Amino acid sequence: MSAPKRIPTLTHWGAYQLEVGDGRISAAHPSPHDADPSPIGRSIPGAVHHRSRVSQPMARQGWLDRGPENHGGGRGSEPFVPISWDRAMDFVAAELDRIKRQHGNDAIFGGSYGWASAGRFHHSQSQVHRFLNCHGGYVRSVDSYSAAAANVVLPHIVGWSSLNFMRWGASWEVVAEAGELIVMFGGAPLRNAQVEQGGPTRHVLREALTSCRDNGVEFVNVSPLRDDVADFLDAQWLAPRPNSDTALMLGIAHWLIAEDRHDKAFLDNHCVGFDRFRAYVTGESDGEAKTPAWAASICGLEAGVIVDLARRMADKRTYITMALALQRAQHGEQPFWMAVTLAAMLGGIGLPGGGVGFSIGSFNNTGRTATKLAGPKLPQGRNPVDAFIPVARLVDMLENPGTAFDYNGRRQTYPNIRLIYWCGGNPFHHHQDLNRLIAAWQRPETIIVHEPWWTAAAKHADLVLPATTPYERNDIGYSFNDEVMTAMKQVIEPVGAARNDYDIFAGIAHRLGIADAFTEGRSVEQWLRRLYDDVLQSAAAERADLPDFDGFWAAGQVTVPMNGPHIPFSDFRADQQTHPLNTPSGKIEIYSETIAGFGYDDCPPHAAWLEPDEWLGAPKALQYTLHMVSPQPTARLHSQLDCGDYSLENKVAGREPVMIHPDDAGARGIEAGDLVRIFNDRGACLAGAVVSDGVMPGVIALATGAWYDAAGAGQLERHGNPNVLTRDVGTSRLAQGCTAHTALVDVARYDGPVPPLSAHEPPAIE
Ligand SMILES: Nc1nc2c(c(=O)[nH]1)N[C@H]1C(S)=C(S)[C@@H](COP(=O)(O)OP(=O)(O)OC[C@H]3O[C@@H](n4cnc5c(=O)[nH]c(N)nc54)[C@H](O)[C@@H]3O)O[C@H]1N2
Ligand SMILES: Nc1nc2c(c(=O)[nH]1)N[C@H]1C(S)=C(S)[C@@H](COP(=O)(O)OP(=O)(O)OC[C@H]3O[C@@H](n4cnc5c(=O)[nH]c(N)nc54)[C@H](O)[C@@H]3O)O[C@H]1N2
Ligand SMILES: [Mo]
Repeated sequence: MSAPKRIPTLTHWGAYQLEVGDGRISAAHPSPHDADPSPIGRSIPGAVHHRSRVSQPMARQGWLDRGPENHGGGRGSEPFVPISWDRAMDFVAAELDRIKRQHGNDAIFGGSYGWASAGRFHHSQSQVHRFLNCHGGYVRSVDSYSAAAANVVLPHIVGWSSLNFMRWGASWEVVAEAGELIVMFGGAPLRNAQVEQGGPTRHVLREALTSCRDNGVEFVNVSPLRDDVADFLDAQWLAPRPNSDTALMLGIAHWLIAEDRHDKAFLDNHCVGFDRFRAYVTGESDGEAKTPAWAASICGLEAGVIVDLARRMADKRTYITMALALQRAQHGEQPFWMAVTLAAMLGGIGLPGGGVGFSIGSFNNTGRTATKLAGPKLPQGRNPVDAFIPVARLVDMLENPGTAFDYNGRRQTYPNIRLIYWCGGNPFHHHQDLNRLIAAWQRPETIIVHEPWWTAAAKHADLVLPATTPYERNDIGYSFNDEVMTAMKQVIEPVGAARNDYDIFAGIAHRLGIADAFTEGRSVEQWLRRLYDDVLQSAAAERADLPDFDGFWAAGQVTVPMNGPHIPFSDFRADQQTHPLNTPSGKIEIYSETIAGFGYDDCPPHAAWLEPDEWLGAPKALQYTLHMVSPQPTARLHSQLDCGDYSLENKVAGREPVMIHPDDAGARGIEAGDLVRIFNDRGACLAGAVVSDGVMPGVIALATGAWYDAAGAGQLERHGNPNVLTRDVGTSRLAQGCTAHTALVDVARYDGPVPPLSAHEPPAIE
């Protein structure tokens, strides 16, 4: 037996040293440089060597026997047939060629949304998009499941995308120094700050919040879940009904106007359209004053509590933060617009410790300083296909080819998709109303998936090509708010017959005669050197001295230069003539003429309360009396490593835990640890009950990420995947974002025969 050795690596949830012996990963030790590491790493060894790894290329039987044009609806139910790599790549090349010749490149959907793994060269999105561009292009998707509504509405209001807020949000040291009160909508859960896209080498949120508290900053947690703000911060917990935050903020705005506590100079000099918004708040324009009492009747908090919060916000330097979750809801544009409006009324935008921040606590990086370098990035080439969809409109596209849809002032048409190519994402994790997805998913002629594991997406494909995990290849790890760039060295040989996405695409490109364009003649190592050269060039422009590639690789990491602490919009505040915002007026648009011009009834030209179809105040709540929120999981990144030890340890009764209030549990005869059935008109799933007063009455929380596990469309989902219950309807015609957090359900104790789980088993293989 060889002695175990430890090799550093980077994941989206942190840096680890992997212990390797006899060709297997035996343990993942947190990096000694991370004071607050994530336990998610504990799932790596078990998952990497799990029986649910795809052992070799596979084809669905019905597709293989009858051919793509006559494949007959067996996705997800028919067995798979093992095939050789050569045959698999021949099939993929032939299909891409056939579809292109017969139907054109706009019949190929390559949106392929998903987080895949850390590591910038083997970044699945970059690989598949570059490859499909070399083949003449593909239908793409725009925005993200994370932040679609924010991404579309914020540029109209402040000229920043949600990514700008993530990268350039107020630095924690500034907030700790100057802040007095932080009002956190959706909290800032330590759970979510385990994660940072690209990979954090240090977890900072706990320390940052602690230093705020030690400096006397007070916290308010506005959320259905108490633990969305850590208990050591002694936050005041306010739990408005889910999706009613805009009404709550309007009540605060009304009080500020009535008491003359709004910052008129800031509103006059730095904003446009406050008059029209004020007319709405006072009721001058629609006959309904948005008083604290009005807000109370909607959000369920007492009017006195709302007034008290308004007064504290007016008295203290206040930082309003908002989790991305609030815009992952019907009319999700509104709370974000309203948060900016309220921050403008308080006058703290551009001041240290004031203003507004988005995705604080949604990730580890928001509030860290930004790197000065352009990170390593695989060049994407050009996509000549114009057609695109807003990312969460996948099923609408599959169901309605040729039909028109609205998006951010444009009117586009859904293309007719015949081939889907997915690499590095799991639509059976991320998409809403999965029963609808499963039906629409039968329509295309061919579905190709690259996956390391037999996820539901792989099980519902025609051709499954086994991909390596990051521990089976060399890469460069980098995140734009982290000072360390990491040499991610291969730890073990590829598991089974797995290949790198790059090598798979190179093999297919060779068959299509586009190998030179795709590979440029480079091996993986030559690409890593090429990407590192770009970093060196960017470093030279910053006069930073970085080692050459060999020095970087030998050292295992390099420290990159960082910007100093930032205060968003301080330049604009100091001199808005010289530093205008990137909006039509150059100012904060409390009222947007551009959005007014779109004429959308579901996204009016200033922040407004629009009732969602499903919330605790809706008529439907008489039938389905509980609001389900589906937050990010504590024990995973999305659906990743669900079959790993840490994720499995967190299950209850073998299923995903669902948090329910003691009153709601008691009324249904549910006790802690019981198996329960959660249901509505769209579907039903099993989950394990966690009875806790940490969730407000009337709300249940079922995290995302349990691998979908049902006998077929419309059948009971056995594992606790919330997306059999969520709605697949866009936020509004403006952003068309995902609305997972708008869902009414009911829950019952499950006393039927307990169905076995098959989520983590491979499918039938002939
Ligand atoms: N109900 C509900 N649904 C939600 C949300 C919610 O709040 N509620 N949140 C949404 C959000 S914010 C997001 S970002 C999405 C996340 O949705 P996804 O990003 O699609 O979820 P992941 O589980 O990260 O899927 C990544 C997949 O890539 C695979 N993979 C990893 N490395 C590689 C690789 O190197 N190559 C290949 N080919 N594959 C690889 C993994 O095994 C995994 O199956 O979910 C969305 N869905
Ligand atoms: N551990 C872990 N961390 C992650 C991820 C993961 O999968 N696992 N995913 C990462 C990704 S891709 C993203 S985009 C971010 C997402 O970051 P967020 O969107 O901020 O995360 P969520 O957990 O969906 O929501 C945060 C909280 O918002 C609350 N909430 C929901 N609806 C409402 C509402 O209407 N009003 C109010 N006031 N509160 C509400 C819920 O109680 C929930 O706990 O998380 C990232 N961090
Ligand atoms: Mo996300």
